[in-house]
Amino acid sequence: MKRILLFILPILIIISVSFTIFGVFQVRSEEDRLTEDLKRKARAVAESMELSARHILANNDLRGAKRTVERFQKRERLQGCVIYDSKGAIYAVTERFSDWKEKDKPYLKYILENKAPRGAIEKFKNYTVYSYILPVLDDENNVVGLVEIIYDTSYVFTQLAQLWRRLSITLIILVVVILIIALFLQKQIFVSPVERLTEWFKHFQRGDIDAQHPIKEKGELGKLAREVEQVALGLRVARKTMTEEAQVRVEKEDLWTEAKLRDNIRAKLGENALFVVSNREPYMHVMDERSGAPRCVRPASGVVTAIDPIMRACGGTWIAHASGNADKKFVNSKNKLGVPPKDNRYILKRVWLSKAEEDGYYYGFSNEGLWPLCHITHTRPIFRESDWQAYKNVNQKFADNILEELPAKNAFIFIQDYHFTLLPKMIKEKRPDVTVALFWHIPWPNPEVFSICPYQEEILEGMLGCDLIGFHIQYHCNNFLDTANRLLESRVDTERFSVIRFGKETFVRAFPISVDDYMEGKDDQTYNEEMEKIRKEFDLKDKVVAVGVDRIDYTKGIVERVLAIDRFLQKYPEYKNKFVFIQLAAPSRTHIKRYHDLMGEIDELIEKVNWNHMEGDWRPIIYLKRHFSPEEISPFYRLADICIVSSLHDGMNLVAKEYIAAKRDLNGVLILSRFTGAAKELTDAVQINPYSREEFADSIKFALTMPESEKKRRVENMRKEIRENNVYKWAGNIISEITSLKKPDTYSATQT
Ligand code: ADQ
Repeated sequence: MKRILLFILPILIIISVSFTIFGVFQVRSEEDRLTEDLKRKARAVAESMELSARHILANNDLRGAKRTVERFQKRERLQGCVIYDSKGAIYAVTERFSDWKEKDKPYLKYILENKAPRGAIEKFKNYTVYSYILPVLDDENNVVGLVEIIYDTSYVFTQLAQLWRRLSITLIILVVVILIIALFLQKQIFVSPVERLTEWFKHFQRGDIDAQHPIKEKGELGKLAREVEQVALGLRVARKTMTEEAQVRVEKEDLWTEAKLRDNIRAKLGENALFVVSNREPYMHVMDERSGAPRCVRPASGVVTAIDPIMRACGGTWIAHASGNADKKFVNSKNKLGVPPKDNRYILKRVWLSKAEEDGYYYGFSNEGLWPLCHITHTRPIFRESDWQAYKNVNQKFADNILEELPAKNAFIFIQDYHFTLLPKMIKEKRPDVTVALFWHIPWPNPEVFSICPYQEEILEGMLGCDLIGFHIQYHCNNFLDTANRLLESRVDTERFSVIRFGKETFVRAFPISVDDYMEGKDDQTYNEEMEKIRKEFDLKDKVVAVGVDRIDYTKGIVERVLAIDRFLQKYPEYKNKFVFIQLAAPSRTHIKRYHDLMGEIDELIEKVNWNHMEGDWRPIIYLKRHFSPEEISPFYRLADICIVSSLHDGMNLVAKEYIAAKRDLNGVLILSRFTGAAKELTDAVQINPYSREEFADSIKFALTMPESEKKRRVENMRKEIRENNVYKWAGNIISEITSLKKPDTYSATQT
């Protein structure tokens, strides 16, 4: 519309200006014509009256004079007649011009003397009039009087105004007609073909380019579409070849690597599209407070840590909540961008949420309700009706965002976590043909615990829209199957590990998540330099170093960890001045009171413990409260003699695995809470009950005094476990499971 206006506006301006100039000339000539006409008429009338006036004046016929002038009174327009005697005094005047007597008429003298007629425009009251005065002569050519005819000129202006009105209306009609014709032409020539082409591209994007949706366009746009089709065909063929080659390579390789996952996904997914949905986005853009420039950060999140390598390996689209304050600056018109920023491997689609939506759905229902419900940490879940409504609305918003991206057939949607329990059902209602899997990254509680949730049925029903639900460990799978069995009308098949409700089957499987080959990117020399820097900065020479890396969350057992260190130093004071614990802690969900209070509690506790044990410059705990990039964290893992993971309850815990993966020199000890999912796999860790302060403190001592050979043996075993069951295998297994599920063959795009 803007473009067409830009095009026709100059034309309209030219037409309007020309029309106005033409109008001015037209009105001027009309004015001249009417005025001339008026003068001519006045002269003719005066001349026609000359004879009768002479007779009246000669006979002093006052009655005849009055009769003559009063004839003008009856006329429609304002007209009048005045008869003067030979002295220039008014003899008779038309009634409506009786005030004419008062008018000063210096020109009469001149007319009487020169016997010359006079025509002039005069002012009379509020009128403009034309007056024509004709001398009346007798046979001896003497002036016996004057006849004056007065015509009102206002009708000339009325006529001119009417003419202007007619011209304006003609101009408006002309402009409207030109506009309509221009819009019509632009629709025919430009908009409609582009709309048809866009529609075709939409189908084409979704892979829906069969005979039902042929390219209808002819001409240049048609040529363009046909070229695009050829490029896509070339890509499809290349992809197919790659898929087959990938299959061969997958079969050859034993260990899972990024390359094997990529091959596996290509072999399994083929041309089918993969979509990941999560609350947390893998890359967020935030304004750097110091420099004022936007920068890209990777949030501290286990989900992001796990899924990003998969998406890097296989491409696809990741749909997530846009939470960075500079996110808007980096998306295209469809809210998408290529990530990672400098090496685009997949598409990130950002979904915007209002503050109220974020409060209700994320902070409220997800993190004050479901999070404490699923973690046994004795923090009471809060279920507010308003949060639930926001949660439902946001799930619907994500469903809409996904549905508009889905191709015509064979799409796989991989949903992350407890933020989207309703999403699977919402998607399936509209697109029963797509395969939906959900991975639950946190623990699933037993039915008694879950049954306190007021919205339990809707949540379970929503989740059972999935074809596959994954948990980290079998124990959580069993809890879920039990919950579905007890709280919902459904049948659990214990042989197939599935839940059947209304004929729809949902498989439930354990997929223990893991890490990729952590820190493979840097060479040893770079690491040594970075570790040396840290040692200098924190005065760690000759100290044994323990490290903790967490989001600040009450489930991570940071308070219990600090209390255990306090107890350890009380019990084994010989470690004073020799032992340092470094806690890297990323603030998280700080708007929630429980988290806000926890931050204060940890600050105070660390200060107190440091105060209790400090000696000279030495403090037992170094607390680094900020977000660190993975590259910044890795030298801490490398230099730490011990890593402490003391979660009170944790779905898996990636920090434990990251530490072991980073320990290439095998010289380290992992202290690991037995309430983490990781404890089921990392059985060579020193396992603790974080609630038991005494046991915890002794475990630190045990770790510090462990013989080198024992440390090596344990770390080696755990590294083997992680190498064999890394994040690529986790993803590969899930993708294999998803793609092996039987689905209806095709989907009719008309259903969207
Ligand atoms: P989280 O509870 O977020 O994940 P976790 O598995 O511990 O927990 O992963 C945290 C990630 O954040 C790690 O990659 C770690 O390196 C990183 N991180 C921690 N502190 C950081 C800091 N200060 N700065 C930057 N990064 C930091 C949820 C579940 C877990 C499950 C994961 C994956 O709660 O049980 O293991 O998902 O499924």
